[in-house]
Formats: sequence, structure tokens, C-alpha cells
Amino acid sequence: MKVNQVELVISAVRPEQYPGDILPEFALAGRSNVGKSSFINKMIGRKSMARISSKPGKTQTLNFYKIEETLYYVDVPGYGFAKVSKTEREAWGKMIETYITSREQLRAVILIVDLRHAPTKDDVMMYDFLKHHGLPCIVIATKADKIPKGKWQKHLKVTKETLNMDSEDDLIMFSSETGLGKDKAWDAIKSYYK
Ligand SMILES: Nc1nc2c(ncn2[C@@H]2O[C@H](COP(=O)(O)OP(=O)(O)OP(=O)(O)O)[C@@H](O)[C@H]2O)c(=O)[nH]1
Ligand SMILES: [Mg+2]
Repeated sequence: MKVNQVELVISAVRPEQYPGDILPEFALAGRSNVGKSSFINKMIGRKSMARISSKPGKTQTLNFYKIEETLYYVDVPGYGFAKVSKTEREAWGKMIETYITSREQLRAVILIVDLRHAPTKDDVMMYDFLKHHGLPCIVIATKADKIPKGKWQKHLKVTKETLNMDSEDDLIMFSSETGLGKDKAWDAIKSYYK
């Protein structure tokens, strides 16, 4: 999909700040620094619309990107970043939980994991949390450019098994560097709102 129109509508921390329209929403979830913001940028074909950083903890608020007046990508701060205080971590947990459990127009969560490594305990917890709340999940195994092609299938299998994935959920290999998986990811997302 070619995206022409993108707008950062709001960076929200509280439900009153979420956008008032009712377009379908797709939230990003994943470890800090795994590549959530990079995923959004690749999907919309902009280099630096969503702010990315080599330092973990870049995204701090729920950032609502409106795409073509059709859907929202909601960029979310990553989890598992050791350098935040307990208070900050709790505030984060509450913000995400409130959004994920109460937002009616949230159609699916895009869970970003690192293809190079087995999903972490936090990844598994997040996946279980989504399943507990009955939310569809699109699992994106990113940074595929960092491992040789010959290892991709083996790593995908580890991802699927470690998360104990529901057969209804998509698992897509991705790279924000090369654009691998971009079309498949768009197809998966579109299947939730067309
Ligand atoms: N090689 C490679 N690097 C990537 C890929 N995706 C992201 N990165 C790099 O990983 C780092 C973190 O990317 P971000 O997109 O900021 O990660 P994030 O998940 O949004 O991080 P937080 O906002 O801190 O939670 C950056 O240095 C990116 O350039 C990828 O597919 N391949
Ligand atoms: Mg980010």
C-alpha cells in the first residue's frame, strides 16, 4: 500500500486525550528498542515520522498516527527497559492496560519481536495478556536483515513455539531496513477492517 497522508494526531497519556473519531486502530507492542517505531515508518514509507533511536525508551506516550483517513497506528512505549524507575514502570503499565482493555476501536495489536532471539518472558507475558483479553495479534518478527536467510525458518519456528501462538494469529517476518514483509503486514492489517 502506498501511503500519501499521515498525521500525528496526538501524543496521549490519558483516555480523554485519545482521538475522538472511530477509525480502526492498530497498536504496536514490544520490547523497548525492538523496532516498533521503525516498523511504522517503513509501513507508511516515511523515514522519520515516528521517532526512532538507538537508545531504548524513545517513545514515551501513546502516539496516534492517522493514515489516509482510514486507520490509526498507535505507537506505544516499549517494555522491559531496565533503566526506568518502578513508579515509571507502573505508570506505563497502567497507561497501556487502560488503552488495550478499554479501547473499542482497537482491532488488533501488532506485537514486534526480534527474529534473532527467542521471545523474552515479557514478550510471552504480553502475548498472553492480549489473548486473555481476546485481542487478535499480528506478530512481526523484525530485524530479519541481521541474520542469514538460511536461518529464517528455524528462528520463525522458535518464535511461534515460544509464544505458543494461537493458529488464528499471523506471524510475519520483517525488516525495516529492506522492507521485507511489508506487503504481508499490510494484508494482515487490512484483514481486520475491510
Ligand atoms: N538492522 C535493523 N535495525 C532495525 C530494524 N528495526 C529497527 N532497527 C533499529 O533498532 C533501533 C530501535 O528502533 P526503534 O524503532 O526506535 O525501536 P522502538 O521499539 O520504537 O523503541 P522504543 O520507542 O524505545 O520502545 C534503531 O537503531 C533502529 O534503526 C530492522 O528491521 N533492522
Ligand atoms: Mg519507539
